[in-house]
Amino acid sequence: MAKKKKRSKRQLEKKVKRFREHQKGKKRERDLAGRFEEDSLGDLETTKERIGSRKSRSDTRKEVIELTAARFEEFGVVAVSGEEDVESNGRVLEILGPVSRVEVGEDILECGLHMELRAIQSADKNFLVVGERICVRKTPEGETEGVIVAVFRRDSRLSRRSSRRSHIERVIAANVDQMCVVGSVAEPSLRPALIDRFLVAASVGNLEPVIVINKIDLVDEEGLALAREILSPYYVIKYPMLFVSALARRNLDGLRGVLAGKTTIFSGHSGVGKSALVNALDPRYKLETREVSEASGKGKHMTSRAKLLPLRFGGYVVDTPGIRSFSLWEVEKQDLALYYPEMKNLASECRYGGCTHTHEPGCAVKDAVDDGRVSYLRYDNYLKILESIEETPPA
Ligand SMILES: Nc1nc2c(ncn2[C@@H]2O[C@H](COP(=O)(O)OP(=O)(O)OP(=O)(O)O)[C@@H](O)[C@H]2O)c(=O)[nH]1
Ligand SMILES: [Zn+2]
Repeated sequence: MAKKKKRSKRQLEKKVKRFREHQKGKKRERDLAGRFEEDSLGDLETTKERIGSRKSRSDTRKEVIELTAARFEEFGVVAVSGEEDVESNGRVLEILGPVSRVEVGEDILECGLHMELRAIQSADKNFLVVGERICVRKTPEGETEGVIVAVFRRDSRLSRRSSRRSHIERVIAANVDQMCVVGSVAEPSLRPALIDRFLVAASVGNLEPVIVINKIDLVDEEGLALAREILSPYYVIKYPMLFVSALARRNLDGLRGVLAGKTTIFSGHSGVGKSALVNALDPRYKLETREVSEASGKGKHMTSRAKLLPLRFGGYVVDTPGIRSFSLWEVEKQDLALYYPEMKNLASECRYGGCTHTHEPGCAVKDAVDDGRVSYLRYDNYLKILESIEETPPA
């Protein structure tokens, strides 16, 4: 290892040690900053949930979209023409078997699918998911029911594979704009390698990343300054980063500003306070929060169906309690650096094509780490994630 890289490593370790000692000095009973050294990706690897990009396509879906789009263009609705009571600003909030909970303007309606769309849905389980933009015809009986008569083309989709080796895609949500990668300064302690892992997942899924560091009420001014210093590489690469506290309600307006008008998914290690943040942002919500386990400092995972939660100040949060620990799929080892904005352009300057930026001579990324253009923290996390990516199994 080059001398400069060794120095960067020592500097990072020193910062982390200072942060840890500072936290210990505070003698918080459940302080877990000491676990920073274990900033591995360990437990995330066991999860079966995987996030995917919108690259892969479903042919059925394509046909359906074309069919829907063609009919929509012609009639404004699917299969029904000349009706005026069709609202085109619907959004699917939740799927409850054959019925969906749908937001149309100020109203929340229970909607079934139009008969023709039902036939399409039975052929394609991913046809209608949470977040879908739709047209609704209100039924004459009342203001609380309606029929989904058209589904708009998706801007994006968030999907996972049903299991580690499966190629079956399950779309979790449609039309998601950004991912709030949540970490906490303590309980559980700061784990930048996990933050990076979620940032890569966001990038793979084509979602804008926002870093949110929660629980700042658990550190004093000095502790917060040290945490900011450790995380300073994210400022350098211009990822938006907010320091907040759900419990002490600090900087929530800043976070509201980031979420307003967008559809956001919260991700991050269990127990960092994702549910608590949603509850704090919009008091109408009472998502279940869990005590962080005394022994491990980790929250326990809860599972349930995905939901889209409209926010009072505009925008939506996708609540996917069971699918918070995304693993990566569709990422080949040699492509990982493409999801690191500061490494992406350097990779083409490496001497060897397919360079993994680990041991290869003439590596432009390693040179950049040596002279400080790429932060040691980010590079170290890159190596950890690289190690965790499975080799593609032979076809
Ligand atoms: N001190 C402090 N505690 C917080 C804060 N935000 C959340 N917590 C606590 O952290 C614990 C975990 O919070 P959750 O909101 O359940 O965490 P989560 O990220 O949704 O966890 P999972 O559902 O397991 O993914 C709860 O006991 C919360 O009360 C905060 O800003 N400060
Ligand atoms: Zn290289």
